[in-house]
Amino acid sequence: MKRIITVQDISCVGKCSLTVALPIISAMGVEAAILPTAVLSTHTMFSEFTCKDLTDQIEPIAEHWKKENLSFDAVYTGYLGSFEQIDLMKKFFEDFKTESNILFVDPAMADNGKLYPAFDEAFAKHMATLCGKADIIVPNITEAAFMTDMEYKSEYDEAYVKEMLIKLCDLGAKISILTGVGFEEGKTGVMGYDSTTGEFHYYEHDKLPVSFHGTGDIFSSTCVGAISNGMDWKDAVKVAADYTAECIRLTLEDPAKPWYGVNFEQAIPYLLGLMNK
Ligand code: PXL
Repeated sequence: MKRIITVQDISCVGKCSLTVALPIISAMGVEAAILPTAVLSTHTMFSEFTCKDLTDQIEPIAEHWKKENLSFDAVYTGYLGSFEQIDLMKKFFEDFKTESNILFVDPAMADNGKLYPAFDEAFAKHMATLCGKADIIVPNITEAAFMTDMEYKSEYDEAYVKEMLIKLCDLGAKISILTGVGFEEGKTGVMGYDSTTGEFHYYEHDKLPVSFHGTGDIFSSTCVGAISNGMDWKDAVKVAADYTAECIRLTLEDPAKPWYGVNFEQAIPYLLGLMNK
């Protein structure tokens, strides 16, 4: 059985970060070990939230795991709360990199042209240095624009996306995968670039007329779960994109839908169907 370590916060209510990574990775038949970076009452899109920082636990936990000779098939970082946490993750990567495992970074910090409330541009630049140490990174266009110094555009052509992907790999990542890439009305998708082969790959699907919080974390968790199951990154992005879209579709159908996240739980049977295809 494969084992992923995922490092991000616990937002107790909000359906993001660890509360989606754990169930999704587990459902995919991969062990999900966690390193919680903070405990928040909710994610930061609520007007108020409590936050207990756990930065001081990261090093002792990592030291214990080293003593136990634990290893991971993937190290997956998501939302990180500070410069210090980013620096600790760089050290964590050095400590837990093996010849065959994958360092997977979702620089969860921005969307729709704006940084999340807790962050500024300097933070985005620092996150770029962690992305530079990763094998695979999965920013959206907003996050990529902040990290590459490219202008954020809500409408663009293929040349803009390809330039962004190359600049992301120039940071140091082997494979860059951009989410939320759509070139025509009613369509969206994912474009990736493998700097080791020079190959671009685009997967397009129908765009649903809404956007919800937490979908980036659902995409990332599914993508790293599929790759850990042995899937090629191009097949993994298709599974992750299709599952994320199904989560949104089911949420739209639910009259009682919460505003803060999607009904990813109801789409787990659909995800397992995609994995068994
Ligand atoms: O990746 C989404 C996310 C995760 N964790 C926290 C957040 C958010 C989005 O706002 O606030 C704490």
